[in-house]
Amino acid sequence: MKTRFPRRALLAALAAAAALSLINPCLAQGSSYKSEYRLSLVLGPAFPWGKGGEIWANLVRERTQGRINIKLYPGVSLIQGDQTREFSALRQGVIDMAIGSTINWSPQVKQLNLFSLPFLMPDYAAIDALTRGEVGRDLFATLDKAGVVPLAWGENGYRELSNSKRAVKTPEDLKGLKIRVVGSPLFLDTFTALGANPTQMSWADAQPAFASGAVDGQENPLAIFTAAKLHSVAQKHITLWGYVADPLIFVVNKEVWASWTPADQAIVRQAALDAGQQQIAIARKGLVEPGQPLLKEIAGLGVTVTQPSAAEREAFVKATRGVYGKWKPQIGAELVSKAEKAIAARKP
Ligand code: X2X
Repeated sequence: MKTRFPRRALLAALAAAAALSLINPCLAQGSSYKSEYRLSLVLGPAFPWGKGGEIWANLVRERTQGRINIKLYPGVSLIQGDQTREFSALRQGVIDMAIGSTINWSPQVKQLNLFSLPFLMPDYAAIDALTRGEVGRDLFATLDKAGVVPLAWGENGYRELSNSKRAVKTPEDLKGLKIRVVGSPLFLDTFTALGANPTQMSWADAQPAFASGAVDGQENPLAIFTAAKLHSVAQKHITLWGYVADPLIFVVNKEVWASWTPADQAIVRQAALDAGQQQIAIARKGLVEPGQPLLKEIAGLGVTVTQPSAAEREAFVKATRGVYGKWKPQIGAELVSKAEKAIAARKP
């Protein structure tokens, strides 16, 4: 059966479309902008990580006059909380854009395990020497080849150890403690080498496990410790050992990127760089100022904060040297050597 579209209605529709295309340049170009772009993150705006997402989304909305509208999906909710699947989902287009931790993407991009090598980066200048230098550019080229568009670096932070049982000063103190770890098998190797009993678990599953006592400890940046109130789920002891730090990476799915005009691509890229810079400052807040006020805040929660001496820390380094040696070729010996040199040459 043939349906006739009334001629008058058709003319009215055409007129409306023409008027719209004058108002909205995307429609005029015939490109297919979505009404919403889905930004995946593990943690929402109560954490430095999610604040970075909020800043990026706001800058993009303002600078594109709303042409690109980004909505945050914290808790990696687009992939049901399974954070180690985020990179695959991003590549497949289930996720439009993400701010992800190098740890969560390292199962798919083995080079990102670099930042999880125990005791590679002694201080913030070391992290910066990697992300702002040739190593950072190499890793962005790797991500590009892996099928996403990397735009900027952010930071989750130095992952300090906490547990419910005792103050940990030496590897011996870690013996037998059940420690929740994320993502890559490198973490299982590190904690096994230290004599602990590591167990892999998503962030969503970890918190109830602390509360019930199913696991004794974990490792995460102090800003996460306070925002997630881990002291209230029995995490009473923290050790400042600075063994690894995970950067965050701002990325966009390739097809989504290609659907934007060059001018809009430039806006999204610059907004990611601006948001990344602000986000890193937020992530380091309380830890880079004189007296490190965040440590006082944590002690005020009734948590013991243990700072191993240089010699005590060295015992952790020594215990994990074998893991470092095993993983260096898996990550890429050339890349790791380049990172070691960049760190040795860093400026404070
Ligand atoms: O799961 C974690 O520990 C977290 C939130 O730090 C990451 O996503 C890497």
